[in-house]
Amino acid sequence: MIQKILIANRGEIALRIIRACRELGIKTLAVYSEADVQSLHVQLADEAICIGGPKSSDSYLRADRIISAAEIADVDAIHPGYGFLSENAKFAEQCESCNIKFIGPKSNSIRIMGDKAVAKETVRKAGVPIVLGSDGPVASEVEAVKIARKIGYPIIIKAVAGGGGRGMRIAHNDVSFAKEYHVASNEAEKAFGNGAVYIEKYIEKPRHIEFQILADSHGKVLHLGERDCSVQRRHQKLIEESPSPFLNSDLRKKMGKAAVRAAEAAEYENAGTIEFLVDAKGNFYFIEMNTRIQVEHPVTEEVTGIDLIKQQIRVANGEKLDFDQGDIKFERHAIECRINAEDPARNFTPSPGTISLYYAPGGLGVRIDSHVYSGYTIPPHYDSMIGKLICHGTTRKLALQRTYRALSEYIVRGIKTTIPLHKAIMSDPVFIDGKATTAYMEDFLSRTPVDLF
Ligand code: MV4
Repeated sequence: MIQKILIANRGEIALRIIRACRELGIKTLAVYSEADVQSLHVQLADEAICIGGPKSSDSYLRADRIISAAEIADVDAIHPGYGFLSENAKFAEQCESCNIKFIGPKSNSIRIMGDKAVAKETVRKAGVPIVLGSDGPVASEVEAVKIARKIGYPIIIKAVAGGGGRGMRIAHNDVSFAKEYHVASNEAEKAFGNGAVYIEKYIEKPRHIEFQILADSHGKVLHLGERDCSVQRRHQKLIEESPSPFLNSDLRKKMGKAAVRAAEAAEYENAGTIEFLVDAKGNFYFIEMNTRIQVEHPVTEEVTGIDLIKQQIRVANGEKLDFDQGDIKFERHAIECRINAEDPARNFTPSPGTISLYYAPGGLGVRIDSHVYSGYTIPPHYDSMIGKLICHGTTRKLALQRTYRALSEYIVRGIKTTIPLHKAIMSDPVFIDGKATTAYMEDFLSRTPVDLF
């Protein structure tokens, strides 16, 4: 039985995990960097151990120190949250070999899905649609150009070790392709120590729709519906919602089944996400799987009423999922806005500093997942997300109205945030109409005066 969990993360997700543990009667150990001494997760955990300096590479990425802390405090399991070591197969393996449960998938599943070319091939064999492209990594520029011509431009070049939009290049003809191929490969080598790239037909203005997967260690794999994450800027998601305003029940059913097959193909266990691109005609294509709990998981929790973090812990403990696909009811609409310490009027430059006054909205259908408070100083060393506002209602219209109402109540003084930007998006006819694709933010920003934010 899991009695104590080390939380190998910081910020709002560390707090989210502590809350689930409290309700389950599980003790918590926080690890923290020197920059996070005044963080809420450190204060709210049962125990806390400082693991190093402010830089992530000196603390939250130090597997050796985290495992040492786990052994000193005698924990049974480690929850990695998202980012940092959450998708590191070697870390998952180290945990297991030290007899500490890694709250996530087996290292082999992380490895399969971590190589984006292997991931595609694995799910393709299971009958999941993928984008037309090279069979695995391309060996040379000459071979790559041949394949590109066969597929037809535009072409997207992606790093095998990439994901989340990092290391992607687009080419519209042979000339730009030759250049972008080398740029992509060199960038991938620098960023991931692996220069291998693969190519795909470039889908123009797709929707980004992902399915939440939950699987136990007894072979049961379920999906908890989708999240539409099309509203993003430079691969940073800003808004996520469920259900997607684009899907009908037929397409939703097909994609849900495909998502389950994709997870089964990797013998997946625990919580994960299958990402699809969906074109204007409703064709959908698997692009990658995220083998971790995601930032936007509360959207699914609000729609289904299922606590994903508790389920992760139960599954890691070897317990069976005690419900079936047909038991999952999708009765609400939920929208999440990521509140970042950034200045949207100044090209989203980070705005770290001290929050002089903080007042969070509340009321029916309003949830805030945040680690900040009045007087809290946002350290400059980590990502700029200071919280998430998740509003739900019985209809999309109500969820939208509630989100706008909650944003209007939100007070964050002393720093710039994305709150005014979200208010403008909630009032935008294109978003209200449910017409947003991945091209939405660029268009919205080009036709919206910055003084609105
Ligand atoms: C694509 C694509 C179009 N065609 N692949 C971005 C995140 C990563 N998970 C995969 N991504 C994409 N892959 C093909 N074959 C479009 C995206 C994409 C995107 C690309 C450029 C600029 C913004 C984007 C936003 C979302 C998705």
